[in-house]
Amino acid sequence: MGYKIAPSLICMDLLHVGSQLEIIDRYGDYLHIDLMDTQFVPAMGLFPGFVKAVAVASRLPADCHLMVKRPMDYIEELAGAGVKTIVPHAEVMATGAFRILDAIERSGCRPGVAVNPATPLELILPYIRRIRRLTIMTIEPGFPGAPFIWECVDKIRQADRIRRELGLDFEIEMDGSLGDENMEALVKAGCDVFVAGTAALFGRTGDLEADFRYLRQRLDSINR
Ligand code: S6P
Ligand code: MG
Repeated sequence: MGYKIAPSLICMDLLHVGSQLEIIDRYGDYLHIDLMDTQFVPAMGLFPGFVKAVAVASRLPADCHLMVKRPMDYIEELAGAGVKTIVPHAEVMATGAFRILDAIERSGCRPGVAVNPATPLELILPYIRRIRRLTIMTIEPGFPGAPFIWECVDKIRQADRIRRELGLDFEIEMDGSLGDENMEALVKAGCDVFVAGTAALFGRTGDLEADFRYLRQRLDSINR
């Protein structure tokens, strides 16, 4: 499985969304769109109207990372907006995981699940066969630009081992503070999808196109 880059749109320069989206379309693989509800995390993210506008304008599949307490409330609207993969959090799935997964599938989207740094992978084992994407948070969720949590690299390694043992092929995604200092460890641990935000793209040099090329070169140069 080749690696994929998912630019995190919440980190864009919001005054220049259109021109940045053109560059993202040329160099990215997925759109990573963060939604928050001020409850699951104490912050606000992007919103469904924005999701629809970018999903229509871009050729890339849109992923929605739902940092919300009630994922069921968002699924239909996001599917209607053109989202392809919906990723609620494991920490809120316990009261209705199969209902949520069914609803995502019924909406025509691919189901994923995200786990916070302190959440063990055991929590998602009951439904791991149903997911197409596992997002391992490598920062505490809610705030881009937060410090990378190195302990999460082990969790990616563990997820890759579980995936092989069970013969599954869901994507393993890292989310949070991707940068020069952690790329090699993440690739070697078995990560497939790299969410690129402030550190790797939007806050690096200010030249988005050059930063995308640099990121691809770096990821290409690391052997799994
Ligand atoms: C965090 C969110 C992430 C960030 C991304 C940004 O709550 O889920 O998707 O947008 O981590 O990357 P960085 O380099 O700013 O941490
Ligand atoms: Mg995210």
